[in-house]
Amino acid sequence: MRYLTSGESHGPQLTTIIEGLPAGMPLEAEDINEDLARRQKGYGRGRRMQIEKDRVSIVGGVRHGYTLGSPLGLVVENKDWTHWTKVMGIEPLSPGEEDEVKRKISRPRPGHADLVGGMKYGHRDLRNVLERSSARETTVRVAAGSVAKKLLNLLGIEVVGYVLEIGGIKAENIKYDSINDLKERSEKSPVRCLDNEAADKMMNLIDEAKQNGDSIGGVVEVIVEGMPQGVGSYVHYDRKLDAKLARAIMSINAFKGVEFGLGFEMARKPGSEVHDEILWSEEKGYYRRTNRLGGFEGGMTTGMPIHIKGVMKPIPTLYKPLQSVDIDTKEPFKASIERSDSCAVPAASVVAEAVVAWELAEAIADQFNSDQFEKLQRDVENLRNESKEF
Ligand code: EPS
Repeated sequence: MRYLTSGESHGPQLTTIIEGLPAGMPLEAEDINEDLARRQKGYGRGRRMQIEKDRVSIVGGVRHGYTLGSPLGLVVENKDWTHWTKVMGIEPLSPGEEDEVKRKISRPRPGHADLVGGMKYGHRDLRNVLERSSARETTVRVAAGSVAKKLLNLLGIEVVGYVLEIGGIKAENIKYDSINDLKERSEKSPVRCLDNEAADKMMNLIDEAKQNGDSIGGVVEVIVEGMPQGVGSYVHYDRKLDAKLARAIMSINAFKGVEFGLGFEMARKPGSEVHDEILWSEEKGYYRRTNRLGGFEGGMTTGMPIHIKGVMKPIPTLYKPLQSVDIDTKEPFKASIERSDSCAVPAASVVAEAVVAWELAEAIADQFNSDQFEKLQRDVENLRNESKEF
């Protein structure tokens, strides 16, 4: 499977085309809309989210509620576009109109793609960079991930993203009875965090950051349960599934690091406290009592839950002045103007969930014959049974 996205933050719409989905999989727009709404929520979002009401239109690849096996076309409109038709217009400008185009940007924000993106593509108006590098694009990545999640759910695989840390405040004693419990409780929290006390502190810190014109980052975790054993491969660097997941997490706007299981703690422990001992029982087949490696050995799923964390830096669009240089005058300046979120970590946990779901669905579709959904279901079930008896 593969997908591409198109669209600018203040352009008319965001689009994605997904290729390689099996035919015969149930799919409705509402499945996707639920995740789009989850991404829009979260304490710390800016005013833009009050303008947008993200809803998907399925424009190809589905008939009467089932996928056709043909490319799936998804579109999400930008409601804000009505305010930007002139600035972001598609048609060429008439002579003399160039000077009338407002909101030209010549002041790159430190930490954003503005300056280097401008140099690379030769854009003297840095809006041409900002519009595409904006996290608005994650809307359709969530839409694609939502389709992937639907496929995984139907194969008995659950994926949930939630927040572990914001601005240095860590959730303590994270306990949940089941992955559904994790899902429901994180859904109820405005910062998608399971520790209510920490969540209150996080929200206070977000208020503080907003008042100071600053921004804060954090850590999100994605948990996956139900993956069959042996998805991915050890034979080549580009077939290792944990590596693909790491890349997917790193591709989310503002993400700067990834950990599996114990993560960087592994560097501080002996091997006997890192590796997960192998056991077997008639009922479970092969299993582990611990899951310190976070669900992977040799680039392949072990059948244990996948635990993957991602770190998000504070959003670089600040009201608080940071030193930069105007590319037209080369004069230093100390100000920023773009409206922004003060913290997008809760939303980013939904994006992380989506990109992880995508990689897993793609790995499954690649490993099995995935033309027909029912056959795929049977093959995955067979693999589960075979692994038990191995
Ligand atoms: C973003 C800036 C803000 C955010 C945006 C990401 O948008 P605007 O420039 O319109 O105020 O709201 O996020 C989204 C629009 C979104 O849907 O998540 C940026 O510069 O990255």
